[in-house]
Amino acid sequence: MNNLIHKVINAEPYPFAFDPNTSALIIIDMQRDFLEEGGFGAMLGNDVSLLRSAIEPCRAVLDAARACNMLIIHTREGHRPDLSDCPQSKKERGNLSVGIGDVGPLGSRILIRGEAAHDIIPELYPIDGEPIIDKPGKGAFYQTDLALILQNNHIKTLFVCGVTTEVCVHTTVREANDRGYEALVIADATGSYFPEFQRVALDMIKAQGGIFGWVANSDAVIKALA
Ligand code: TIU
Repeated sequence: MNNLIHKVINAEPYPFAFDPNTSALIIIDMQRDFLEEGGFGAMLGNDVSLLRSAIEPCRAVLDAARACNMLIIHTREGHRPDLSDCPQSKKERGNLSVGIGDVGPLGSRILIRGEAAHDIIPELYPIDGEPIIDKPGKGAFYQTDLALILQNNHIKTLFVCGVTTEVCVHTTVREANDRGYEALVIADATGSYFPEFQRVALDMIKAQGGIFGWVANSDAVIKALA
């Protein structure tokens, strides 16, 4: 049994206490499909360059978490090649000319597991021992084995970063909150295609005394992990 370590991060709405031995870093959907031209995010009409500011803070937190042997979990949104796990509603949403399962400008099928566009960007590529959660939905708990992995690793607190803030990060943090986890969202290591949603999504998490969790910047998290 590890000795308890008590660390505190200067976060909003109030200081966030955690033990690295019972904490995990979850990096949400830092995939080419969301961050590069020709992927799913671009197909939806978004300016994907707006997400790229999250890469360097994610990388810095990833390095710090690796250095202190914290559990690191990567997620990817996507579907089976036969789309049997993709709801019809998701396939039809947006009435796109090129949609989920079609070959996009990156030369690979949009949001399909095993395709190049579905994979994690090279800057943040997982290393051996870091679980990858392939999820069919926006939330990382929905129809995945994330809960089991967290439970088996005795995890109580989560550091969450990735994209997009108001969609997959928010959904995952809400799911985590309802399951009793304390979650801190690393503000500058998240990104949205909509600057106003980025601000409001972070405000929503920390409002009402931390209704879903805490918010802090990567430098505060890295300082606490050092
Ligand atoms: N469209 C959008 O903002 N996000 C997603 O579809 N998925 C994730 O957030 N990963």
